[in-house]
Amino acid sequence: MDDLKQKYLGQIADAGDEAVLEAIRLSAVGKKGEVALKMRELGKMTPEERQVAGPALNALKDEINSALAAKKAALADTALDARLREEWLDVTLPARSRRQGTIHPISQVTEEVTAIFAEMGFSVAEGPRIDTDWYNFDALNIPGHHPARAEMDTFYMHRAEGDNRPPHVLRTHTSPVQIRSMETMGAPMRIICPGGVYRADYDQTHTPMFHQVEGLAIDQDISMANLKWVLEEFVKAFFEVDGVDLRFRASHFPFTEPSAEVDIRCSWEGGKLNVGEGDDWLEILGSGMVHPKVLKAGGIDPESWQGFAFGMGIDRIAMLKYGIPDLRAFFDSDLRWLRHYGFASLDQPTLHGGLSR
Ligand code: 2NL
Repeated sequence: MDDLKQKYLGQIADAGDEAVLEAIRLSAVGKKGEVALKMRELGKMTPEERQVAGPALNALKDEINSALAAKKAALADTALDARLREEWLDVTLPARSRRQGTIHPISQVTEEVTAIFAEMGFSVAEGPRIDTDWYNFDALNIPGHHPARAEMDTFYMHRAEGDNRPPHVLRTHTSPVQIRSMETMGAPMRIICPGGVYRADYDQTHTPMFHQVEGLAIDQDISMANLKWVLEEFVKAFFEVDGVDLRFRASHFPFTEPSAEVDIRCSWEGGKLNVGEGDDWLEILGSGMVHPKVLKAGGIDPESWQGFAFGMGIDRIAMLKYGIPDLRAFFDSDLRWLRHYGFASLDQPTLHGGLSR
């Protein structure tokens, strides 16, 4: 029994890995191992001999089993130490640039538009995306029967029966922000309002949420001439061209009088837009002189003040400037699309540093 003990404890001490250890376990204390064979011999012994040999064999089996368990734990520790030495990360290494995020074209264009109008003295105003139907419609001279107000186009917030608060809508344009700004800032004022707006519409060229920027300038001697100059400066700066022809087409909006839609001279070459040259015209925005009723709704006296206003789609001018063909891809969060059309996060657009790239 002492020989067996010496033999197996020696083998266990020398075992280099778990497979060797398992082979030792089978030949020592397995069902057909040497200790089991010895146990079978107990039957041939006298009761006196058995009383000594039985407990001794059990003790030997226990000793071998604990040596196996201890060695197994030691081997696992050694393996872990080796892995820890092999597998390590230098967390001070710089990130891989291809994995960095990019600025979405809508954010980029919003920053570009903001930089251009900031240079002309406009500040940015923001407001709630959920607003009352008074701010979204009535204050803008859009009466209850106007088609823009039809249930079809507007997302109305649910109201429980007996809830008498005024109806709220997801804003269908950023104009309610301008009404709120008139109330809080008063005249004179120059603001632009960029942001997300909502309409119940979804097809090739419409998404239920899209982005708009509206502008508003109010003073004592504002005319269409000021509007034309501001928009011309904007178009030149935004499309990064030296000159551009604008065409003002008479139009109608409930909130401006007179109203004009503005086209820019352009040409299309193999699907690419060239602004400022050619014989085509491209509609890019709507504008006009603020309707007296709208000034009044904003708490500004139309006898003393006038203003111009305009509105355009950010998503649309982003597609035009950067040659993005599909509107719906804007909102897919497709990383490959973002890496292709996105902008470097550290290049903020400025007029002196260059708007894009
Ligand atoms: C378009 C046309 C426009 C306005 C928006 C406006 C706002 C106030 C008062 C008067 Cl508070 N007008 N906004 C004016 C003319 C046109 O948007 O085609 N947008 C995409």
